[in-house]
Amino acid sequence: MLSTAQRHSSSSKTYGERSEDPDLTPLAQYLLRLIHLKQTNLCVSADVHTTLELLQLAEDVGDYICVLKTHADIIDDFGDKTIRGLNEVSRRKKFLIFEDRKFGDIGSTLQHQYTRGPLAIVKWASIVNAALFPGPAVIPALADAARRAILAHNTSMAELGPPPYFRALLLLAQMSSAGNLFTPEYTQQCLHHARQNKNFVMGFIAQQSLNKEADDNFITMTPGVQLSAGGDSMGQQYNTPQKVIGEQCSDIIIVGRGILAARDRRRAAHEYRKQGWLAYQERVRSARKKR
Ligand code: 5BU
Repeated sequence: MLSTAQRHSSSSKTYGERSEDPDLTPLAQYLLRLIHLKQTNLCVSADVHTTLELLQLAEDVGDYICVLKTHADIIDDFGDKTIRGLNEVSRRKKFLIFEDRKFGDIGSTLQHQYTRGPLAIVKWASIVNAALFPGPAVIPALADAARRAILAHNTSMAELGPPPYFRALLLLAQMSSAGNLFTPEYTQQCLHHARQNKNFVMGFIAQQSLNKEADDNFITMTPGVQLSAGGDSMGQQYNTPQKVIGEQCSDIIIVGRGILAARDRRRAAHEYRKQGWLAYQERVRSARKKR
């Protein structure tokens, strides 16, 4: 039997077709187009500890990815050099930067966390994520901070990284870790509030596509991916690209240690890209056959 995700029209459309939806926020349009042209639905999770390692990784895997996911707060020497380097390589190799910050505070505080301090995330990451557990005000709070940062006189275009100078949000709707407390009701609330804020929320971090209503066209990014199913000793659970993209109809696989721990990261990224892309092509093909 087909799941809700498999029955939804987005599972049978190409990334290119989905990018033409006029209701999409500009960054979502750009990302779907980028995936379509670059033929990759791979996001590498850059869980490294120095600017040098981060930039080397971006250089190594940049040709194979659509998004580079960062945890800026684990980079020991994060600073201007990191931002300038990231901007340069992401512009040259054409990928977006997603800071996996998992905002989860009252609106006023997260505006400061998004725009200030040594990380000043809004300046260099075009995608961020937030949990909805503090309530839906997190969405307009971040949207407003993004709009003000982009319009600010003292934020030069160079500082904002490569075009497009847009910002968008992923709601943290589900997690990959065992025993997590994200209930189906919480996930449904994420979907509800995403629909109310389509101009800023471009999708979800989730384990499967949540698209349900006819005009839902949210982008799903899924962490917890390796070439074989399993887990680590601290609760992480892994599914394969085939399961995540092919069966759960997610759009982007997020891979950390599957690539970081490989002897040849470039080759590993190439392999994940291939698997993710094959799973997508096969899903679209078989969904079209069934229609
Ligand atoms: P891994 O090495 O592929 O297990 O790394 C996964 C990355 O994705 C890591 O940076 C996590 O912080 C991130 N992650 C996750 O694993 N699971 C989740 O549900 C979310 C983020 Br949200």
